[in-house]
Amino acid sequence: MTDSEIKIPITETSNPLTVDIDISSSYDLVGLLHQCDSEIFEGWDSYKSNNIFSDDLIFNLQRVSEKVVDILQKRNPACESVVFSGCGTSGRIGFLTSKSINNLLRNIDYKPCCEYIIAGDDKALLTSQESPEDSPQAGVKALQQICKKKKKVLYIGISCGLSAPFVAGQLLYCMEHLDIFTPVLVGFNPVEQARNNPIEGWNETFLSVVTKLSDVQSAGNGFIINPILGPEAITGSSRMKGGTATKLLLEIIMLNALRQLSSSMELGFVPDEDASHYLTADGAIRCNHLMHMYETVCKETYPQALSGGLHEVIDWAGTSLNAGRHVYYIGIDNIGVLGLVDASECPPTFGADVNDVRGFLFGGYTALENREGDLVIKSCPPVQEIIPIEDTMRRSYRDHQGSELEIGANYFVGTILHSLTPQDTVIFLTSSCSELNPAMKMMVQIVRGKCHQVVVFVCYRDANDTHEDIMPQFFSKIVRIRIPVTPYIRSFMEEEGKKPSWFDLLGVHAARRFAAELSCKLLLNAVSTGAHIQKGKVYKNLMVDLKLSNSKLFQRGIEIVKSLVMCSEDTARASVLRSLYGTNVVSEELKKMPVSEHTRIGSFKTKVIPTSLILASKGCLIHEAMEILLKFPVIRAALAQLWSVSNKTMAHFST
Ligand code: S6P
Repeated sequence: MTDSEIKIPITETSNPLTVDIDISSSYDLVGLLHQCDSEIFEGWDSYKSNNIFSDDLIFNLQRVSEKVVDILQKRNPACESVVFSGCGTSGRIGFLTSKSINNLLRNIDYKPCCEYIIAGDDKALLTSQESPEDSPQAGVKALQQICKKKKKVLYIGISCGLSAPFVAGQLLYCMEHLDIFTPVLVGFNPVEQARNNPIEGWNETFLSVVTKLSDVQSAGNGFIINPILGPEAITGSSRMKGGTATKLLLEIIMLNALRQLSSSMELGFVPDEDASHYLTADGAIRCNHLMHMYETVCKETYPQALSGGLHEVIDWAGTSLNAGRHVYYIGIDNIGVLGLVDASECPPTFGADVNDVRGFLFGGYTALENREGDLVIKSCPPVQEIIPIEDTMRRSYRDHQGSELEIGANYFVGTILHSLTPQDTVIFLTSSCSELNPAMKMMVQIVRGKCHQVVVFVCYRDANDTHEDIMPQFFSKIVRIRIPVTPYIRSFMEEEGKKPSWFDLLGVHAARRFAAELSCKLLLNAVSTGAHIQKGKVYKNLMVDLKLSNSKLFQRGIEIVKSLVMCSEDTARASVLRSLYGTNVVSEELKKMPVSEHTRIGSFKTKVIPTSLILASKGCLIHEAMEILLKFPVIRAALAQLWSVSNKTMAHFST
């Protein structure tokens, strides 16, 4: 490795496995994603000892679970809570975990005690809101709001790249108030690779905060959970491996805590020091077993998906996008929420339009269970008039303004269904092969009358389901994943010769559900990534059409130009600025502008990186670069054309 490569955090480096992912068949692409995901469990490169099964990590997970148990035992969520927080995908996975665990708690007559925070508030659950990620102050404000009057908080901040200022601000705040907060950081780089870029309006960097947290951890007052997973299949796309690992780590912490809660209730005593050693060792074993369950899920999902024809679905989705048509996910429960999440990630990652890939959920906001409720109504401006007029206006506002935030399957039926064409791809998502929501049954019939590319992803909760499989009555194409989790679930839950407790029953059900969700996430990520690759939005394994909507993405854009054109950092930066501002000259004034101004422009400006790449490699004027892109609207094709005549770059790619 060169010096500069060492400085690039692992989560931002290119995965050697996928450098040709953009020219792979969709069948091979699924295989590549499988290999990349295996690294989550096998460890990566020289960091194998920091893998997800490492003793230290499992021990930390168990310790965090114990902190959760302390909170659950108090049964006083007004004063004591677990808070999950993050930006983008990390915030969405935190939300999903808090929703699932709160529902589990309600089932056992406990008050829900999990809270979530996402940078950009609830609309960020559904749409890309990348810029709030850059504000530590916004992070602190959100945390203070959620934790008003709380006496004890287990704060779990997630930043896959150890990079989000929003999370750094919260971590520092927690460390300044250790009487209330226990800070936990989840991320996937070694601590020394935490981001060290200056943060506007703040005296700390992510690295300085993590260094402080390491000391707090040594004193037993905080935790850093940072297994090394290896680089993403699409460079920097932490929604993939990062999101997967976040999901399983949070679930393991919470399931293990519930199991411990059930044991201590059965034992009926507060464990003394010796017993608590025993419980800790026992809990660590359970965490390990659960981890194996998730490993099996990843291992089994891809081959089963290929035999069900996932590669064909990717081709359909790619054809839809290339024809200017759409990919729709329509789902039930959390599986449906995962469809919303996957769709929301396409605009920042691939420069996609919000309507290219869209998710819909049966039950809409009621099923989403987000804190702010119906966001379409919420975004409607206040109306002073009498109520009937307000209703009419709200309805009309709903029709015209808020469509991006419409997530209900009803909206799909009322507004999109009639305009479906044979070139759209519709993917239904469910986790049962024997039941189908009646509304979904009706919808499938109509959709199949209009559109040829209709499929269902069924991720089973129960591998031994003996109910009648009704899916073939409704779908000609079924991608079916059976989850073979039973041995791991058994060893996790059941003790020999013992009658199953309430948790044995509830926990088994929850673990199966989580396993099914993980399978579904992998399928969805494969479809949206594969389809955008086919649309030419990826060059080699780089997201060459990303939106520069926050400081991390701005820096990533510069790195992409630097590495593809093999130019200096200064040339890459100048090309990005020229492209952003549409200018041939980078003035001194422009050079001095804060990154926040560049990312403000980058949030709405399209094709910034493709234009920068042409500017940097051809040394041409801005209008010439734009003409090339007009002639070759598919970015991959434009770059291939450009570099087929550039000996320098060809030499680079042949090495
Ligand atoms: C990544 C996704 C982004 C990230 C977000 C937070 O594929 O598009 O929205 O989740 O930037 O990243 P991190 O590293 O703080 O978890």
